[in-house]
Amino acid sequence: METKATCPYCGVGCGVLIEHDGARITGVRGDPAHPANFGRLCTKGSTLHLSARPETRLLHPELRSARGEPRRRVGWDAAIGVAAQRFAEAIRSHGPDSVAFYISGQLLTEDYYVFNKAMKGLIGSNNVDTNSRLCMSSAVAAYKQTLGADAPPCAYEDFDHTDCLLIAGGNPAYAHPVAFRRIEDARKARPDMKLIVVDPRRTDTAAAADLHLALLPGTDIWLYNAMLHVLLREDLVDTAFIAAHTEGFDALRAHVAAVTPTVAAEKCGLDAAAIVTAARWWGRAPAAMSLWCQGLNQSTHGTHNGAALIALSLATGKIGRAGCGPFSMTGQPNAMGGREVGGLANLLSAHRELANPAHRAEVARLWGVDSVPEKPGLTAVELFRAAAEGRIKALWIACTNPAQSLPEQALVREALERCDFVVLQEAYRSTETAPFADLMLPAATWGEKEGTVTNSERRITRVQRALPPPGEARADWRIVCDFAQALSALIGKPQAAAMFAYAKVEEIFAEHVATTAGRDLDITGLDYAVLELAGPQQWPFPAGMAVADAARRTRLYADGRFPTASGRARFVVPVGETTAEQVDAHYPIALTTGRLRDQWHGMSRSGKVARLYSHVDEARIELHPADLRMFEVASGELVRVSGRRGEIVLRALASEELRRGQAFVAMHWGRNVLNSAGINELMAGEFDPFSKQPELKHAAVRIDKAALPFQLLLMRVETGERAATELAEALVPWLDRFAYASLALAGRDEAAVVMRVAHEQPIPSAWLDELDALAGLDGDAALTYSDVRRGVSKRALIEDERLVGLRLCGETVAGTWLREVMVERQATADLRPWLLAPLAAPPAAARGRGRIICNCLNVAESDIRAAIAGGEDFDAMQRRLKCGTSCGSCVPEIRRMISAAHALSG
Ligand SMILES: Nc1nc2c(c(=O)[nH]1)N[C@H]1C(S)=C(S)[C@@H](COP(=O)(O)OP(=O)(O)OC[C@H]3O[C@@H](n4cnc5c(=O)[nH]c(N)nc54)[C@H](O)[C@@H]3O)O[C@H]1N2
Ligand SMILES: Nc1nc2c(c(=O)[nH]1)N[C@H]1C(S)=C(S)[C@@H](COP(=O)(O)OP(=O)(O)OC[C@H]3O[C@@H](n4cnc5c(=O)[nH]c(N)nc54)[C@H](O)[C@@H]3O)O[C@H]1N2
Ligand code: SF4
Ligand SMILES: [Mo]
Repeated sequence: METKATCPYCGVGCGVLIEHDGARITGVRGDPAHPANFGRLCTKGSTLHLSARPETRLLHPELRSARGEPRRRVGWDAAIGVAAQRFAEAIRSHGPDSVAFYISGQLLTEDYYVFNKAMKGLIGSNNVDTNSRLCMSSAVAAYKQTLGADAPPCAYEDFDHTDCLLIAGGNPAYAHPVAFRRIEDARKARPDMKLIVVDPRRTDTAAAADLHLALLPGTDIWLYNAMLHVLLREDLVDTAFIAAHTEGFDALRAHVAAVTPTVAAEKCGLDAAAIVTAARWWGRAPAAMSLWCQGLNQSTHGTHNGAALIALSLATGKIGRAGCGPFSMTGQPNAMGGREVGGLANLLSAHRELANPAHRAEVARLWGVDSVPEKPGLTAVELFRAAAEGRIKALWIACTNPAQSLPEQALVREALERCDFVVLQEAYRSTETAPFADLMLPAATWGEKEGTVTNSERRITRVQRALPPPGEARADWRIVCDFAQALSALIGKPQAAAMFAYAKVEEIFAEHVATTAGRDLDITGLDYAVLELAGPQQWPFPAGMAVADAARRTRLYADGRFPTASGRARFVVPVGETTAEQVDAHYPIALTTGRLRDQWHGMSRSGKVARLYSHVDEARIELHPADLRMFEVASGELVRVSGRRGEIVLRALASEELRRGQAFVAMHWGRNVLNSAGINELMAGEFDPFSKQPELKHAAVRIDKAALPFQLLLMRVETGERAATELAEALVPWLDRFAYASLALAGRDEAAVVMRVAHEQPIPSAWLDELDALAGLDGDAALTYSDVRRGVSKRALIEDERLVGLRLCGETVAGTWLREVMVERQATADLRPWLLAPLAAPPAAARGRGRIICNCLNVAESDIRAAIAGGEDFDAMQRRLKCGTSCGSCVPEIRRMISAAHALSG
């Protein structure tokens, strides 16, 4: 059987067909009919079925009676009853602003709608904010300041029509792979199209560009202002468009007069000539568009980063037609839906403004309540700061993992400990936030829930449910409605229970649709039946509009009218010089953060899929090779990374992607895979004044070699009843005991757990015994070797001539190739003598394959290097090895390896 849904990962919003037998999800494939992906999926989407196993799911509500006590299983009625009672107590004693919801752009629109209604319509506070604050809020503010509404005006098909694509602060090769496939196709079809990438790092996206502007972190506004300066100087602006459809240009023109390419080049660390080239390409292209993401948004001037970029589209009149416009890519699958229902602390339903009394009155009327509160709620960072000060008494967290993803992690922990009552509504049982929850509520997730989502191009897709949720898990909207109904009676509003008495989820969608009447995102022509019959649809879609008129919705502002008071788009004079966090003599390295190709955020889902570790299998800090030499650190060694707010230990990796003085750490690694909260231990909570989005891209750090001479490596393939993910879970509490420790999965069809440890002192033998027992290496069947004098001890377990378990202590260098012996299921006959010998070098038979570049077809870095050495070009390699022929996520990297090899030899 196949069920239509969407991928729950990124904002591209690919359609998927879930293959199942009614009891289990057996596979997944891209929906050929879905206009976002036409059947394609990336590495993450195509392994979704492997993430859907029940072993690590939260299956029952759990409650603890007091802090320090373990949580115990309770029934749903008791769970909802306690939650309602605790929230009611807080509201009674401290007022409605003493409680808050912290929710997520990964909820479905219907879930989001009822959370928002419960806080603003029932409780009477605006304290509902979401992880979208960390993500898209600067883009929202930039759109509103310039175009007048939060509406990305473009569509993916604009990639096919543009002559110049400027990607600013985005790495779609990793973060939006299927959109990047489309960009690759467009360039193939139209070889003259120019691709410009603005990113301090030479990412796979940047390496594919015609022009890579590797600017210094935080200096984007200078660059876009200088580009506008060149456009003006060379008469490449559209004066007729500016006169007819915009306002405020004179002020911006005066402002950029002084921002010459030379001035900007100095500020940005770029070549002035490169800035001029970028401006000319943009200005002379018949159609030009921009695409931006977190490199711009996650900044203390994120709103004006966006505004400065949008000004390029407006000044050249390149908006409202094919191949044009400023396109903010959404990160999460339904961040757009959350914005549409107004599920943030400063918004109201259907893009209404909290600050506008008429809008508040409209929403109150629609919900049938006396009023909605006027005072803006607390935004993400403010909310956790308030909780740390004791001002939030009850906090409800759903579908997000703040103990991993928020900046100021020390303060976040304080907040979660100080708050009297923390509810966590989660699909998986052991996220980093779970230890702080007094009440955990099991949520249905991908494949088990239904509703709608909106992707980056304003396209709404109906998501269907394939299976019932496991255990007692329930749909998010249902949990919220049950809670709201229970709460109504306790806070003296029994009649309000009816506001949440939905018999089915479609009723919520219909109510949301009704709130959009006459608004910019009017979707009064949509219901589930239309979405099921006619497929996903872009907004607006007012009643009376025919599906066949879809082309009229593809892009906004074709008529040059903007949803501002005057009908004109606005130029904004951007304010912002550089990053709030600055390097100095003590913290000389400018660190940035971002995504890896194959992991998703806190890894609760992607981290359960062994093969998604084969591209990058451990947390690491990437630095320029010359900087590593200066710090006297070899690539692969451990370093202390210290910043103004904390210190963590990470493995260092030499990378030519960075300029000197810069570093990169992925945002994924948290306490489930590391003995620290990861990089957000070091990030500041400083935020943009308009969007309140924190500066998650920039920190200043210092690097010192970590002298941790005592090493341990533990590996175990799970072949029996227990899943590798369960062993990994059992090992998590061990991570904290060591100066450095990491956990990963490895393998393809069978998963292995890999734990790497480094410590200041010898690792106590009692700990080794305990770990051996946990991993099933304690029995007589295990081979042992020990050399007390050298402090070396080893255990290996071989079953049916296969290495299935290994623990090396004191001497771990052989671990790398032995791991491959294990996960590649090599026969161990020839290896026995080496397994436990005091030798590091692998026997010839066990030469490792190295990192897996193509995850779908299992093609390793070594295979590709051999092909390059054999003189094969990309096409020949694809024909023979098939690498990159399935999802294509690895294509940019393979091309980059080929051109790097040619550069070396040429
Ligand atoms: N594989 C994967 N894909 C994802 C996600 C995931 O977790 N994993 N998450 C999704 C989500 S929620 C989001 S928001 C998106 C994020 O998607 P992106 O924003 O594309 O991804 P990031 O890697 O966070 O950051 C993009 C780039 O910004 C650059 N950058 C850093 N500082 C600056 C600067 O000052 N100026 C400029 N111009 N660039 C800078 C970084 O070097 C980085 O390469 O990805 C979505 N897709
Ligand atoms: N330093 C740094 N920090 C960052 C970023 C960065 O670039 N750098 N990026 C920021 C950005 S853009 C984002 S979007 C955030 C993301 O940060 P988070 O929101 O914390 O990320 P996730 O790990 O995706 O959290 C989603 C949680 O919801 C759970 N879940 C999955 N499905 C369901 C469901 O159907 N219902 C419920 N109730 N739960 C479910 C998952 O198990 C997971 O634990 O991180 C931000 N933090
Ligand atoms: S590009 Fe990949 S992660 Fe994003 S929606 Fe499509 S399949 Fe999912
Ligand atoms: Mo995001």
